[in-house]
Amino acid sequence: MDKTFKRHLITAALPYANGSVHIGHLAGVYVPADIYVRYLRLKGEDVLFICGSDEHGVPITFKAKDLGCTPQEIVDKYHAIIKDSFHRFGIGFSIYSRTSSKIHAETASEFFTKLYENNKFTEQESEQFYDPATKLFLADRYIMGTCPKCGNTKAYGDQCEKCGTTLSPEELIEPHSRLSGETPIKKATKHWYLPLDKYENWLKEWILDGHKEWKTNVYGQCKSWIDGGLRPRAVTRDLDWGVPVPLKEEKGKVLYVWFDAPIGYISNTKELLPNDWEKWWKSADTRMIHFIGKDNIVFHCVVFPSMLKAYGDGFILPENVPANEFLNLEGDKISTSGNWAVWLEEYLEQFPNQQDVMRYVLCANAPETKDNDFTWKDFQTRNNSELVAIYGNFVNRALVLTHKYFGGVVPKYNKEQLTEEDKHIIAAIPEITTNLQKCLDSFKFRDAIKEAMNLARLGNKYLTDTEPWKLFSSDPQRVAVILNLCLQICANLSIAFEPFCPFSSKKLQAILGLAEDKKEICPVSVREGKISWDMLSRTDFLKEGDKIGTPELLFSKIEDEAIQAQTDRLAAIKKANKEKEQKDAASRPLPLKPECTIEDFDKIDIRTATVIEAEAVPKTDKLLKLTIDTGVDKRVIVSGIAEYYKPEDMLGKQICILANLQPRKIRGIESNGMILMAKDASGKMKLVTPQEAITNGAIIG
Ligand code: B3M
Ligand code: ZN
Repeated sequence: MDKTFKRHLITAALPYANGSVHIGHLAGVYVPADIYVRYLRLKGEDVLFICGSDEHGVPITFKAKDLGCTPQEIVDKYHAIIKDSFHRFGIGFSIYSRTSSKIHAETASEFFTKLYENNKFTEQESEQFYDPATKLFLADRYIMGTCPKCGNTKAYGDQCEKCGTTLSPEELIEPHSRLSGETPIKKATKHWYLPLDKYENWLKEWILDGHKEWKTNVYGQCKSWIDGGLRPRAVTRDLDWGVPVPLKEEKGKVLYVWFDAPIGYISNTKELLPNDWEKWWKSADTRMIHFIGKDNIVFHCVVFPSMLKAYGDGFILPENVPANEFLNLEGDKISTSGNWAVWLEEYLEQFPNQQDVMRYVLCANAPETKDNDFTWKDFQTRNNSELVAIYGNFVNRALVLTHKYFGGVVPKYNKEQLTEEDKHIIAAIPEITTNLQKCLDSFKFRDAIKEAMNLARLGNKYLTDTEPWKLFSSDPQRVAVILNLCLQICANLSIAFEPFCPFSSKKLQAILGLAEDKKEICPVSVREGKISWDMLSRTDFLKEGDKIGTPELLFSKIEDEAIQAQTDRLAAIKKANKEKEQKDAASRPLPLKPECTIEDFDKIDIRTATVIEAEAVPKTDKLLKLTIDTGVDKRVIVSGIAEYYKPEDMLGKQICILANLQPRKIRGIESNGMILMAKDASGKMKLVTPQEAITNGAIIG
């Protein structure tokens, strides 16, 4: 930080309230944001940590329609689940509110109105799809039809999710409204646009020249958006769920979800501090940081700042937007609809009191610079060989030995008794904590957590090297020095780890006598009390004679069975998804082949024929050897249909064959022609037979 700031306004992306939170959200946004906030609070900084549910947008209305309830019921349900699971996971928001609140509607409306009155919008009328039955304009997603590329009958007006093609509603075959099933018609409608093109030069200066320190992934995305040329963006939609457009004559229009959602940061601050919020949003000495995932970069770096700039009135802009990439799960993209995720509320139930393990793993493996993978195996290894074997083990040994040799009291020593080895340890601690702080300051949380663990490694090695348990009978004073230093390292660890693993830090601080009684895991305001970041590196803040509480294990081993249960669950989901996909594929025709001419078709000779002998080809699963009467000749065809038909099924059947196919040898048998089969997209085959018997050799065409 070159500039000095008086306060820090930290925001975390507002999760959509149409589903629960999963590890992808946590690793990308909420764990890093919480780490940073806890760090700032430990430093005694004035911090607000703002979040809440994003309760608008089209997907919420769909979910409601699918479940036969109202959008409000959907967001009420998920808002409660999300809020509660964040809290239990130790994400210490100053406020977690919601965008369906009254104060949000007022704030967002006022924001729109001011931009409207100051002519910051352009108005544009365009023809849009309209559902005559429901009398609603249809967003592209509301229109469904057959994909012209792959034949998927459930393609959306913006994209076919089967073949990935980007579509426009015009391209769909037999387009129909998802609401009524009716064919949509075109109708003129008016919308308001934020002319981002007018902000291009300003954005160039502010980001491309002024914020070269932003993470490369973030800076790069901004650059390509800006260099690609910005276009006006509609800030309103024809929809009945959202903040109504605050203009009297406009009915049935709401603010676009990405216009109102970021204003949610402001309204939630207002809700928390009705009299004081402006200090947080309109003072040049407030430092605003947005924690988000990579898919939100353009909205937080380009659109929202342009909105704030258009509003003026002293609104500050973000100092940094440390967006993360995505986390995958066991090699596959996390998918809410495919249930391919580890859900926070389920984790909290299945691994009670193990919040810190997940927090640790998600941070140690955070997708900071590229997409990353979460595996349950890695989760187990990091717990068992890092948290348990290094951090937990060191702390436990130090505490148990103190109880064993000194009755649980911090032992006394004189400076003159320090050996070179001790002095080396005392000097190594600040080296580590300085690195830790540097990493935290530059949002490199993966590196930061490694440094915290290095401190535990240092302690572990010191204990192992000095072996106090072998010295006590001959040199108790030496043991006093060693254990005093080990306890000081424990105290350091409890601070160094607090941003990452607050639950175990709290436990450790309680044992060391450093915790205030009612200390909350999720402190709301500036932190006051005994612990602070400046105490890091000190080797004298546990005082000689201080009483140490009963040792308790900070972490416990995670057994193979617990991991197996998780991987079994995922395997079952994968299997179910695959089956569903196959079923869907089977009901979907394969794409058409390129056009051919009648001359092309004339070349092939398709005839009726009857099977007169049939036997399995030895040592194969798939092949039948069929002797057939074509009317013209009798011949052998080897066909790969044994999966679907037994020899006895085939005997006497009238079939269709491609009669003029070049002969070829299959398993040493000459095959003369091909049996016509109908094959669906999943590969399943059925014989093609004439509907009524006809003479063999009849030409099909
Ligand atoms: N609701 C979250 C998402 O894209 C989106 C963030 C809004 S932040 C103002 O998943
Ligand atoms: Zn398609």
